[in-house]
Amino acid sequence: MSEFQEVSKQSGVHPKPAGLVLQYGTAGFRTNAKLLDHIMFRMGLLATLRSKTTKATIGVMVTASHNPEEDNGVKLVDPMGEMVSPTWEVYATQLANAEQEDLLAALKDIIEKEAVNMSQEAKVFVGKDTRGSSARLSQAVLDGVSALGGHSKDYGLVTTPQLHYMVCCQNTQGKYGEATVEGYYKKLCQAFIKLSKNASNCTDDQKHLSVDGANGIGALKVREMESHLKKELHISLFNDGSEGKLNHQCGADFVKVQQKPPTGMEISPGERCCSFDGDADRIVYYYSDSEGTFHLLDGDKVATLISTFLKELLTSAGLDLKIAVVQTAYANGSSTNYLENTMKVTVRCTKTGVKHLHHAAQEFDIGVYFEANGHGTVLFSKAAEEKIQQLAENSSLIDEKKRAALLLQNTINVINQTVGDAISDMLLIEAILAIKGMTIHQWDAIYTDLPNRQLKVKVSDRRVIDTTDAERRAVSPAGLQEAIDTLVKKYRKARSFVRPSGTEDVVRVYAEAETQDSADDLAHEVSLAVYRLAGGVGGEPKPL
Ligand code: G16
Repeated sequence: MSEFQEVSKQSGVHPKPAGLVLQYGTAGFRTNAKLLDHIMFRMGLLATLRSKTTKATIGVMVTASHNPEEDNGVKLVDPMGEMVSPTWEVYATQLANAEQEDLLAALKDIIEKEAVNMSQEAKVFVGKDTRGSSARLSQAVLDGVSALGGHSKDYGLVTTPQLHYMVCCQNTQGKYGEATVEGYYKKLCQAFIKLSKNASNCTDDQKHLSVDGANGIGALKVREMESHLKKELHISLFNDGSEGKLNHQCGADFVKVQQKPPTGMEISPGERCCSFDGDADRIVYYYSDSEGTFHLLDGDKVATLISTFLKELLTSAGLDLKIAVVQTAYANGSSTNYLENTMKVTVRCTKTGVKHLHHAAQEFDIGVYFEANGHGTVLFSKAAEEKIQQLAENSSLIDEKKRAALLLQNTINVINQTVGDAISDMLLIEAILAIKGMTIHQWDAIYTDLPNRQLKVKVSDRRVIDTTDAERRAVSPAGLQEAIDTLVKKYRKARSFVRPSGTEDVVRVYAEAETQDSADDLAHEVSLAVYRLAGGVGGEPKPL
């Protein structure tokens, strides 16, 4: 039977509901799990074609990350562990939306456009999160791969960043690391332990961290990793999936958007805590002060901590490397101000979505990228890595330079450069705090966030909203940006923008201002403007 006959036959087992149209969003396809079987099969096909054209292993991760348990989704991973290229996102949408009888034609169209050599071997790595629907959906991906004669390796339950890591290890023939979950723990934990040895007088209290696993895959993986940490970090794990529902009242997205601690976690004053999201590619930190006030340290604070640490090390090592921080419109105005005016680092703003930030960060020797929601990592150019390595291996160096170079080298090894990774980011942050002898309160005090609020508005079709200037201004529907401009002028130090979500069926509203009341009022007023001008449904938003 030819491969196309096999695709035809197998696609009958994974039929597309007629008329269903789904878009490749911020991080792949994402919707209710019941609607995704055909998408998964077809992404198995697409990943196989991508593997044939790149002559490399491709990754497919079945997850809906921060979305509720009943949703699911798929993220495609390119050879170096990065998100799939924009051209292939277009193919993904075409293939996903081809009606059943048009599937072969859509497939052949891609083969022709990309001149795919169908006799080339293909290899696809597949991973999944802990959702109830993930096992069935990842089987559909595997069916897609085998229908086109590709080879697959099923990693089973892994975090999204772990799958990205495996793909990169495989395609660099092990130079980036060993393509096993065990190899991942070994590389990251060994680097973490070496970094931690540079912390003087670290008490047991300072080595303790409370982790909210969002009742997801991150919790399982933290447990698996613990023995590799050799007691250099003591983790108390909450929301480990044994009782609660995935992402429900917990996890990084809940903590960031609600600005409150997750349920199911006991927090003592001053204690360091962090939350992962549902596939462990985001992390936010927080603590409660002695008055019981909650303090959030989001992706902006993480980016500031990491870039300060790196900048200090570069100075000590005498290395002239250009460091930049990449943010999105959600970055708190205070963070951008601090980075540009106090730290004097270059700051770039891109559209939401790791793929955009990752790309921008690649333009620098060292690119630190973080979304405010805690999604991010650090990229080192090849040249920067080589300079650091040469210095670390130079035996004639004086102590301070040598120490800085070795710290930089171990920092590179603790980081998962393929994509934002909650586990890797956690280890890096813990090491930095220990080395600097810094409490979470001192970290928080580096700058003070402007009060802010994020809201969601339901509209009948969120595509009516179009944006420009890295999503900071709306170009449609008519009158919306003018309305936002007028509202913003009413408040001091205010800023607001709206954008259609690429992962949920909502429009997101962000507002910040001098006081929390002003930020709340502005967010509400902007939500009303969206509701009235962009076809709101389900009743006007109520004041907070
Ligand atoms: C995904 C993307 C992130 C993005 C988030 C929200 O995160 O990877 O870059 O910030 O969705 O996107 P949107 O506002 O378009 O819904 P995750 O962790 O859910 O995969």
